[in-house]
Amino acid sequence: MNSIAAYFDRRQLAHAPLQELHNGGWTAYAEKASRAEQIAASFPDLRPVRDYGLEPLLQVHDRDYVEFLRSAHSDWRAAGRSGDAIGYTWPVVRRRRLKLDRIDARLGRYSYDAATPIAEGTWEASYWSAQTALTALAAILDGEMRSSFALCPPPAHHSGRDYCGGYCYLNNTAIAAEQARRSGRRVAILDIDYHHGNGTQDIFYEDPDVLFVSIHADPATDYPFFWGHAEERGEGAGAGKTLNLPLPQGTDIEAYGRALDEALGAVRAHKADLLVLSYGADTFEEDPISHFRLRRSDYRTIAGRIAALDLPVLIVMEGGYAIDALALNVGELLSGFVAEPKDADLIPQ
Ligand code: Q9C
Ligand code: ZN
Repeated sequence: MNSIAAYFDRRQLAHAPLQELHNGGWTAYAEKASRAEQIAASFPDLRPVRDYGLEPLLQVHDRDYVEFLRSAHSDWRAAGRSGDAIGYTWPVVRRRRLKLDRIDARLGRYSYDAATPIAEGTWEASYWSAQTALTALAAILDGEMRSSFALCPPPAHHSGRDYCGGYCYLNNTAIAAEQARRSGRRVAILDIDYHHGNGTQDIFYEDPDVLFVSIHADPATDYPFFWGHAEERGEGAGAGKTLNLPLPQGTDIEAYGRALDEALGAVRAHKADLLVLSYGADTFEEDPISHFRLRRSDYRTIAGRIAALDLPVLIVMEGGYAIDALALNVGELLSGFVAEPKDADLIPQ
């Protein structure tokens, strides 16, 4: 049983696309609602989520993208289609500026892959997933908890300011990180999902205040291919504030641990006072779409090393598709973090 404060809203389950385009054919959508059901069922008490409205979402995402997400499925239906909305034409670079009404054009304009269909409940679920991250953050900012866990399907880290992709629609992680920064915190984001967090990276790429560090499968062999290479280090004022640590398929805890030490060194050097941990359990050896070799017990090791930073940690759930193992893997990770209320720190030794 998990004891760290965990946040979740059942409206997040409204997102249930049927299929995605994968290796040249349609397959069952991997980011199933049963993922969240399984994890949620493993918590004795999930805490309720507050509604912070659209404003914190619009600090990260463009308004026209948010409006697109809200209306895409009904526009799809209005165009006479059934099932989930999905694009098939993607603009390259300069063509993205064109403002077009046709739903197929807008699906291409605001996405970069065919893994991210928009179903009837996608907006509702994504909205509440973002509110879940914000509520879990507030527990830390208000001093109620030292660390907290946001159970956030749909996930976040492939979504950028104006695009969805990789099962992600709103960037919960970035929304919480931005809110924390606006509350005066010095924020580092550590992304340990199997896939590179391209959306989060893009959002903070020129930002000197928010450090983004990611350990992930080498994009030369793995999705999302076009981001996450070691030479991407931030730009402009943000130069040096992005660190990518790509690892080969087959990586086990030994090589992973070395990358983790380097990542934690960067977090320390940034002098962060809050860590946002973008956690994917798809680094697990049995994950059906990924190729690292981490074992369940490795998540406790990883958490222990992160906890040794002695920072408040907002853990935001990203991927993880070995559904039957998911709750145990999440529990193993959370077991490494402090569960007590923050006031316990004030008790004299
Ligand atoms: N052949 C997250 O883990 N499809 N997204 C990969 C591999 C997209 C994963 C297909 C994977 C997105 C949050
Ligand atoms: Zn992933």
